[in-house]
Amino acid sequence: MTKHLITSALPYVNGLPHLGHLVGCLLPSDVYARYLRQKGEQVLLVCGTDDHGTSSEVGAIKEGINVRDYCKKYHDRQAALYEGFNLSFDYFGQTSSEQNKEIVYRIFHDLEKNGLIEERTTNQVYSIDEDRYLPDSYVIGTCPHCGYDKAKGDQCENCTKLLDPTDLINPRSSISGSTNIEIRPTKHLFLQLPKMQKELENWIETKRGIWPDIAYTTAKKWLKEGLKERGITRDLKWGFAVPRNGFENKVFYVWFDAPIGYIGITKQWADMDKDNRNWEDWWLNAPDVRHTEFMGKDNIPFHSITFPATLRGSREAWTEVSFLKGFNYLNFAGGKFSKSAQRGIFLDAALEEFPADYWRYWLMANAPESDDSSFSFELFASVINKDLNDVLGNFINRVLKMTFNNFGEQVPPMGDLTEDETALYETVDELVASYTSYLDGLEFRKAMAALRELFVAGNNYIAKTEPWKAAKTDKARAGTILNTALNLIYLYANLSAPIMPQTAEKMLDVLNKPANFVWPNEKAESFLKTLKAGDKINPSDPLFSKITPERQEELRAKYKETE
Ligand code: B3M
Ligand code: ZN
Repeated sequence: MTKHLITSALPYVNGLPHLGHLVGCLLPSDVYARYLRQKGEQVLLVCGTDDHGTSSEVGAIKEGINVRDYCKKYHDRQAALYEGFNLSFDYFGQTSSEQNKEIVYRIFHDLEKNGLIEERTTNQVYSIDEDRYLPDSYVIGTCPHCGYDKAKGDQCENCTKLLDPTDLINPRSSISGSTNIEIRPTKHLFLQLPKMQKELENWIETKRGIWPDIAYTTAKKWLKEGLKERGITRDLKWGFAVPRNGFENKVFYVWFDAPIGYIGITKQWADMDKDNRNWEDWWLNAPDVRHTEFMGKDNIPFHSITFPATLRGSREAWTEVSFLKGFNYLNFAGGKFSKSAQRGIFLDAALEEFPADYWRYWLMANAPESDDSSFSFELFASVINKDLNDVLGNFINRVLKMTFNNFGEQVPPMGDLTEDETALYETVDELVASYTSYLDGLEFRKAMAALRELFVAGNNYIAKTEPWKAAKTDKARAGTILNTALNLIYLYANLSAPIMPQTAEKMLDVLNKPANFVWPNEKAESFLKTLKAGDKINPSDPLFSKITPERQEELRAKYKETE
């Protein structure tokens, strides 16, 4: 049987994650994993922090702590946030772990052995007072094109022109401000991607029409431009030391060890329970594993070209990506989320304002799949108020209330069926089938539209059958309708569980069922008879509440939506 390995791109440890990160990889990986687990599939969902790189080193210096402690601190902070969003990672690890180091070395030595690593001398900016090399983006100065005085050595943020640090006027270190800098030659190791061009072309061709357009075309574009050798080492202290003579003060480049981190994190997970878990079952000679990767579009080249080349170049049978789900960007009210300007909603604030499920529902319904999409409080409130309050919430409240008033706290008996039920079964069967197939195909917006239509179908059913009238004239008929409607709530709980796990649990709670989700494999005609006459049901407060225009106004100002 196929085993599902699911990975979300690994967020930088020192970043402040916002809604864009959540919808661009973390959340959809969780939704997909929950869906498959619920269908009884074997799933392993791994994620973790991407610890290496200059920004961690600089962040630790600023806080005056050891960089390892710094990474642990922010790793734990992110892990807590993701728990707050109920992301069901089997393990949330770190790329700086010993386990990852072991695998990075193993792959590196294989690449060396296979003639895919070469030394080159390059020129790099050196900061004499700080006694360190500076990555291009940490050299700032005046842009020669537009005169912007905080242009970075790799690109001017103001006019977007690509730069070389030597182009800058008045160059200085962005870490210390020192202008005492010079260009020094330094040796680095390069992965020989051109030697693998043909092989990768053939492989990517097998993904045509299978991977989402954005993933396939991005990979194709890189291949078309011709692959270039890529530096995999850096002059830094923080990172995995390069095991080669003459490279004592260098470490591997963060993008070399980060994707290998998926394997390293799986090993961290396996090491927690050595008797029962084996990382190799997922990663080496494992043709039964289907690996689905989730990421934002900027990460696609690394996952469709560099990482596959790294794994293939080792000439060991590592698990490759089977399906690459790439996302566009989520903008904040048409602009960018900005940490420095405190513009946009970061995940800690999001959880303080609304329950996780509100965010999960909105984000999945508006996932930036075919294009960038935009968050605004108005859009957010309109979806929460309409889909969750007016449609789903209202249905549940009305059905429960009518049941309690007419039949007490139990499921009423099911009598003869009419064409209203037959029509409902037909609609439900159609919609469940399309919801399921969209989830299988990882087409989340379409899946969410099908789920919404299922909620609407419930409302339409009671609008048509009018159980409030039947309760006065034909109690048996009212019982049949409410029995069916309660079973619909049971169906909604199960279908909503991957998207809104907490709400789904509450729904099962109302129906006095344990939180044990199933996927409806049977036809509606039999699934909608799961709850039986006499089964207990429990009173509950409304599951959702509306976001008022006043509240929206407050939030807009608080999160600088209008600026
Ligand atoms: N940390 C970039 C990012 O967070 C990078 C992803 C690594 S995935 C192996 O967008
Ligand atoms: Zn410029």
